[in-house]
Amino acid sequence: MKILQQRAIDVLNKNWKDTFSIPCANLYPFQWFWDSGLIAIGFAHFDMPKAEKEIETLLDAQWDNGFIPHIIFHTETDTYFPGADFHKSSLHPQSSKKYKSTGMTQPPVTGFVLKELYDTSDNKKASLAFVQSVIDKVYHNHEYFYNKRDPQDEGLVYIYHNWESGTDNSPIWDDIWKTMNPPDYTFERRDTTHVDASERPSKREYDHYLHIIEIAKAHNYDDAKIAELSPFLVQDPLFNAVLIKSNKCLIELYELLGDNDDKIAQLKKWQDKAVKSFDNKLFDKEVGAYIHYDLRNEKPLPYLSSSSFAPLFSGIPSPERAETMVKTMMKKFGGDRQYLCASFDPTSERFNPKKYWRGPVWVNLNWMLYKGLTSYGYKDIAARVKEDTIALIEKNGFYEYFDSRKEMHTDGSGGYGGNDFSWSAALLIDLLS
Ligand code: 9YW
Repeated sequence: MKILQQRAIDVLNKNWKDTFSIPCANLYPFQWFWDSGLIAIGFAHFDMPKAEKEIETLLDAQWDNGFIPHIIFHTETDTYFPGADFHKSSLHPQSSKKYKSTGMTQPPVTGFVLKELYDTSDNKKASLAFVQSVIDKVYHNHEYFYNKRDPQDEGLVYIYHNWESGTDNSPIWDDIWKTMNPPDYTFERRDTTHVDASERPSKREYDHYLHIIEIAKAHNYDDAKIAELSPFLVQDPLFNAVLIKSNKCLIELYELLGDNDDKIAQLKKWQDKAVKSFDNKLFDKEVGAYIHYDLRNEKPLPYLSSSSFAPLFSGIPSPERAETMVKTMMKKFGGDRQYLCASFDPTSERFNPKKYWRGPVWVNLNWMLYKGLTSYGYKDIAARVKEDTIALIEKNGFYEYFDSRKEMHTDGSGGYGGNDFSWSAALLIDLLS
């Protein structure tokens, strides 16, 4: 285990670029929002200054309206598509003047990441001083979500692009693509020069991705216009569960800091409403877990994915619901020949164990599930998630994602996408600590 841990440390140090980390050399050469947060959790175990710097740099790119972008383009490079020139964040009047970025966001992990950093630190006083220096920016980010991303005032926020979900080409979006007919754009992809095309989204999927951004750009990334016009408008259980977990951690941190009663009261208000709506609207009894909701077309998207179980991480389900979810997970995802936890329902015809978010196992989701299952008392299943995660990395390396089928891991070729991938390394360090 020591050797594996040291290799993980080497990956993180290699991907560190002075003030932030890249998720993966060549494939992803900039700073990504949720990657950054998860990477900081790994650094916290052996290099707290880097963990804190990672978060500081991320928050330095925050817009004046509280928004935090999903990619921050620190350098000029044409090895990634679509880059800064395509996204044109300067269209938004409140965008950062210092950094170019995208005009979309990602699961808001920062609140719970600050708490992880504080819990890991062996110098609580210094850690609290760091928290004090950045926490209001994270609060401002949550304000942005509840004020701008919840048009029906439900306590649930929408995402307007599949890239905001973090689970880019999930089969869940297939239903939405059917409602759209984007132009057949001409562009040069870069991802498929780094990674086998069979492990990445299709050209037609990219047409849909670009089209949504074109619509947002035509309205200068205005939130109200996006809510009115975007063909993709979804309440995502992973995204909202992450926000709820971060609310909870912000409350705990503000309580530790003291003198922040107004913010604590506001966070509790958001939280109460969010948890109730989440539980009422996104739990599907027939599916036996939480699902996505298509807000544009006003209909549930009744599919099981690893996002369906993320609410365990945030303490959202009652013990009875948690029991139902665990039964669903074990029945559909937990067969003897499967590693936990596939990113999409292995019994569905849309399942593809090689293709990105259409089936492979991802370390970040496993990390959340491990924490969630542990907190609900499912020690054995949590242990299996942890052991499976370690086994996948040991057998293949620090890949971006892994084949969920056990028989694919006999010769070390069951890891897909980018190698030496930062959050796989960071979260392994945390799991082994
Ligand atoms: C892309 C960086 C990002 C992650 C996303 C993942 C992938 C980028 O990589 O998207 O170009 O497709 O889906 O969750 O943040 O690691």
